[in-house]
This record gives sequence, C-alpha cells and structure tokens, in this order.
Amino acid sequence: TTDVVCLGESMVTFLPSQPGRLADVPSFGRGIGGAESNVACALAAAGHRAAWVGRVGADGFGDHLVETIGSYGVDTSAVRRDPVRPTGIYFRTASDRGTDTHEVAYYRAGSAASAMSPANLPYEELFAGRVLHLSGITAALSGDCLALLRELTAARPGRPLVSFDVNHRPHLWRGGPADADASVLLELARRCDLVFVGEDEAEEAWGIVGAEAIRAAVPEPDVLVVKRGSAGATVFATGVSPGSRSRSAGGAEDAAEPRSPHAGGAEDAEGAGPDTVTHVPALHVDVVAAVGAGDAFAAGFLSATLRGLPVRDRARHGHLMAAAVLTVPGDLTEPPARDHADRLVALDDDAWG
Ligand code: KDG
Repeated sequence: TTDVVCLGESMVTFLPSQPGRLADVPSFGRGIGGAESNVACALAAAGHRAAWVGRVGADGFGDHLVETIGSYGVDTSAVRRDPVRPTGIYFRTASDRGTDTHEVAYYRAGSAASAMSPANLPYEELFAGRVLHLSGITAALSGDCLALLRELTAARPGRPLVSFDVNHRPHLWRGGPADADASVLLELARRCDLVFVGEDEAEEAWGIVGAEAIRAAVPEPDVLVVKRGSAGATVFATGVSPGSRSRSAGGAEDAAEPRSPHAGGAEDAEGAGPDTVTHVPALHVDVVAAVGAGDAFAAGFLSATLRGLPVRDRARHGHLMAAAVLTVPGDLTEPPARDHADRLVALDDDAWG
C-alpha cells in the first residue's frame, strides 16, 4: 500500500539566473514546484511509498513534471492530463542577500490543475494511502478545487489520516474562488487530523496571533503543528505524550490500519485527552531561499509520524529536512539518509537548543 497520497497543483518553476527585480532578470533556469508534490518527492527520497495526484496539461511542461516527480520514486500513475488547459508555470526572483523577499509571478489561472474537481478525482481513489496530504493552495485555485477539498476533508468511513498544510498564498486569494476567502482555510483545517500552520500565516490569513490562540481556533485535529520560523515549532497533540510512540498514522511503521478520528465507526480508543504541548527549537542555518522549506518540514514530520516516532522527534525530522532545503535555491534537495537523520535527531538538547 501507499504510505502517503499528496494531492495538488505542480508547476514548472523558473528560477532567476541572477538576483534582482523580476523586471531585470535576463534568463531563468527550469525547476519544478508545487507544495504537495514537493512533500511527495521528499517522502519518497526518505524511503516511503508516496504518490502525487494532480492534473497537468497535455503539453511538454506536463510531461516534464510527471517525469521529474516520477524520477524521485513518486507514483504518478493517477495524474490526469487535461486535453485543453495548460500546465501552470511560475517565475521567481532571488534577493541579493538570501533574505526571503523574492517576487513570484504565477501563470496558472485556468490551468489544468484548476479544473480538478470531485467529478474527475473521486475520493475513493485518493483514500488509497495511509495518509492523504493536502494544502490550502488547492482551495484557492478554483471553486471546483475548493469543492474537492471540502469533499476530501468531510468525515466519512474509511477516510485515512488527513494531513493539511495551511499554505496561505495571499497572491492566489486575490484571484481565488468568487465566494470564498482565506477564512475557508480555517474551516478546512478544523476538519483534518494533522495540521501544519505558520504563526505568521495564521495572523495574515485569520488575524489570529500566537500558538495558543491558533490551537483554540483549531481544536479538532489530533496534532496541530504551529511553525514559528527560526524559533522552531510548537506541537499540540491530543492524547499523545511527547515520548509516546502511539498516534502515528496507523501506529508503528508496519501497522495495518490508519487511524483517523474522522473516519467514523469505532470509538477512538485513546480518546480526546488534554493536549500535550511540545516546543521544538529549529536548526539555525544560513538561508538561501525559504521556498519549499515548509513542504520539507511537513515531509520530515510525516515520515517520522509514519514510523511511530515521538512528537519531539517528528518535529526534529521536520526541522532537519527543512534545514536542507533552506540552504539551496530550489524547492527540493536530497534529504539526509534515514540513519544519518536519526543520528542527528538523537543529539542532545544542547545541539538542538
Ligand atoms: O511551498 C512551495 C510552493 O509554494 C511552490 O513550489 C509553489 O506550490 C506553489 C505555490 O502554489 O505557491
């Protein structure tokens, strides 16, 4: 079985040949982007069975995405090709000093992915893994995409653990579905089992300030990860002690059944106990480009969750994968091998403080 199915739009990304304003960049190099496929690629590189489901055009950029994402070992067999709509692309600038002040120019309105809907991506197919990973980017693409996320996050029997990265993209919401704004991300987050949100994006999207206030607004997920940039992450987990090996997606790595409190049916044996709150400092690195770091964090956290590791180590694996991506210009990099990552995660608090 697949460990994680990741759904979302992937795009060919154009990275600048030199820093500066978009208006001044003379040429671009090709890369790939897309938050959810970034997560799939990182999970596959870390040794998990990951699938990416999306929709691309019947064009060369679509071929490039499917081939490149597939070359990471990600299963792309369920990717749809749109006969008419093009593959989305975007251009990025780089700032001079590695600060995260880049510009982004999307060319994705009316893209193949914006035509994803409950009619062409039935939930049964997307529920094939132990975990379904989604992000708030999809909600901003079109009314059909928002309907798809509502469908996938509805409580129903057989639902796998649903992971959701809020990924607020203000640019996209300016042209988002007519009847929705970024507040819909709060509604969606509350329907998921594992949620990632940046403290900054919660303030920007919802006007909610601080980790405790975010948890109060998003009380339902078993695990809520509030990312606080270089200050690290605060993990709120219901019924999981920081040292517990339980409450992973299906328990230990070889466990058969995923557990989702929204899957209906049997009573959740561990119940909704009080939260444990774990603060996990991040690694300090010289940032080259922040893009993709959130995806890498989610992949590291999910990987450790699938392996049944304690909460602190889930966040440390997230920080470690994020640190690797922060130090390269693109969205993706080869993560440290699993045994190497485990040794780094096991270093004492002095090394991590
Ligand atoms: O998380 C990285 C993504 O932001 C990037 O790859 C592009 O998916 C993307 C988006 O929609 O911003």
